[in-house]
Formats: sequence, structure tokens, C-alpha cells
Amino acid sequence: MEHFHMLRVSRHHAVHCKQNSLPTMESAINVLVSQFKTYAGKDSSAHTLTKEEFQSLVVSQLPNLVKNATDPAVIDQLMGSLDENNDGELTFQEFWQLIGTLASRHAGYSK
Ligand SMILES: [Ca+2]
Ligand SMILES: [Ca+2]
Repeated sequence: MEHFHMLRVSRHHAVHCKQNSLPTMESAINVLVSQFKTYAGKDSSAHTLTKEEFQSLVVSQLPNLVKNATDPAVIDQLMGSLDENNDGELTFQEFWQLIGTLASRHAGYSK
């Protein structure tokens, strides 16, 4: 009887989890968006990354894919290559290019 009860609970739990979980790729997108918002929101311009916010994101979230991100020269160079309108801040669209580049390189698809 006790065993049966446990089984029911775990099956209920599994169904419950499935209803609330997103497909893997959608949850990866959720993570990217929410991390961008978290780092972008550290100052008053909540939807763009300053150089400091960008560095903090890269150093803590992408340490294996972006080497030497603690080096200001590396961040300057990276920021410059992403900041298309040269306003010193990265929108999500500007930042997204980095994810595309890193993902392609990670997959072995980059030039
Ligand atoms: Ca910001
Ligand atoms: Ca910009």
C-alpha cells in the first residue's frame, strides 16, 4: 500500500514536471534572454549592456567560449565588433551576434 502510494506520487510528479517544462531549445532561448536581461538590468538602461555589464556577463557566463574576458583589451575589441551603431551599449540584437558566432565556432561551423 505504501509502495503504491509512492508510485502514484512520483507519476504525478513526472506529469506535473512535463507540463511545466519547455522543449530543450526553447528553454535555452529562455536562459539566454533572461541572462541578458539580468546583466543588462544592472544599471538604469535596463535593455542594453554597457561595457561593464557586457564584461561581467561574458566573464561569468561564457568563460570557456570567450578566453581572457577579464582583459579590458579583449572586451574592447569584442564590444567594438558587436556594437553596430557605436553607441557604447549592446542591444539584444547586437549581443546576439556573439552567441551566433560562439555557437557556430563551438559546433565547428565557423569559417
Ligand atoms: Ca544596462
Ligand atoms: Ca549599440
